[in-house]
Amino acid sequence: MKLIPQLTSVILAVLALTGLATAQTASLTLDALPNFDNAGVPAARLDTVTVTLTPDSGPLTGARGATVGWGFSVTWQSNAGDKLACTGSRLLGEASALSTGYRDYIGILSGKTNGITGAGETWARSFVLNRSGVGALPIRSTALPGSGFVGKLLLTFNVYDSRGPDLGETLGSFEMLFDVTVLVATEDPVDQTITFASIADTTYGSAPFTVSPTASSGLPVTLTSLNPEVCTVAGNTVTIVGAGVCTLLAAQAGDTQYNPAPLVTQSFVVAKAPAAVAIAGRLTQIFSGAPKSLSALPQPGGLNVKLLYGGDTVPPTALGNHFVTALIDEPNYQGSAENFLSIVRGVSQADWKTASFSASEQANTTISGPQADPDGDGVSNLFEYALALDPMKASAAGQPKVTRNNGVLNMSYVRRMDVSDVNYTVEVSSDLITWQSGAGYTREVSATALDSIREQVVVADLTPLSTVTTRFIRLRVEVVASGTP
Ligand SMILES: [Ca+2]
Repeated sequence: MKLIPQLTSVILAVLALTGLATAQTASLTLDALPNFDNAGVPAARLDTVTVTLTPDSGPLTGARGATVGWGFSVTWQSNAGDKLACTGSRLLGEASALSTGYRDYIGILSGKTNGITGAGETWARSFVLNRSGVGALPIRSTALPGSGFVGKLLLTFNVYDSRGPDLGETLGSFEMLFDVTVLVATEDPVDQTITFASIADTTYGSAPFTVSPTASSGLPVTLTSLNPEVCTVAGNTVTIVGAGVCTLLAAQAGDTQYNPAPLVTQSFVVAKAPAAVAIAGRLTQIFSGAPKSLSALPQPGGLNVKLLYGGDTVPPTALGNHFVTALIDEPNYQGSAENFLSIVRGVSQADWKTASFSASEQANTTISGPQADPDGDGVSNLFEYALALDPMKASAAGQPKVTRNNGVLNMSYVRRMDVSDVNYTVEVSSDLITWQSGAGYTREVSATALDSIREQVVVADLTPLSTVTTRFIRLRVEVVASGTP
């Protein structure tokens, strides 16, 4: 015969009457039970149960991210030799940002084999609230220190006959309810550290990239560039703005829970970007006693280039081969080129005279003099020399030509590259009286090499023919004293 329904209802009634269910230590006297007529057990009973929570007073405190729970001990005294087991626990409360879901924690404090077996025996067993038997009550790491919640801890017990939980008959069950409070401990700030991985060296012109320093606290890390002329940083994005060394400072200022993190830096090198440079100009030049120089063409254009002649910025004058280095001279670009500038002895008018005339002709100024015209082509020996013509052979080819081009007069003539004692000047005039030359009057349009010693030069008049009634252009050559090597 089973009396479970009656027992259950009566025990619940007792609970309601005694009002002990909300104490941290609850005692319950299971008396005045109805006929407990089971296996000869007398009807009169005086069973008591006392449950003590641990902690038994005050709130349960725990650090953020910690796991907390309650333990309890049970004292059971049964006149009838009945046995007791706790069959469940539930933590009841409203959902909260404090924990990751305490609303319905169920832990089976299985008591079947741990049932109290005799009158007056004390059964003490601590347990931690589990949720479905998996883990205890976890406090959120984001819960604010000092916050907390109030809930109810509901314990369920079963009473078995003297054969105990394993074999005995369930005589009834009852519940005990406790007020419980969880508080998040107010902790002193703890230390934190920053992890900041090394950064690979890079090159000016490379694309922005991101870095990802982290703090052990999980709080955001701020980045600052200590070399804003080399790199800037916005959030976690690093932008290269110049060559040099970039040092990034990572900081985390801390909060109520964490101390400021020790500062961490990472540095990397930003190399100059490669740039091309070509040495331009005439690599072989005629000695004249004046410095001879070259130029440089950088790519990208507009970059500054330093030209060194044998390591010196001063262009050389002396005969010989001069080692030339062109160096990109920029903060963010690098590049160089090398070559030789040869300064060679040029042909002189005297050399030309010796080569062009016989000994007797050289002695006769009517043949070899500068104004003589022995081949009768209307070109004086001076011009024959300046234009690299044969003074003893009449030739129309190779003489200067005047053309009209783009509305102005052009003078095209042959200029020797192997002499340094001839000055070539193109002059313009509107009246054959006043001749003008140089910048503002004429412009050299082109100079195209014909061979190793001659170039075809075109010079344009700057005065449009439409603005004048008459216009003249002429080539003037003069032999000057050249330097002595
Ligand atoms: Ca002639």
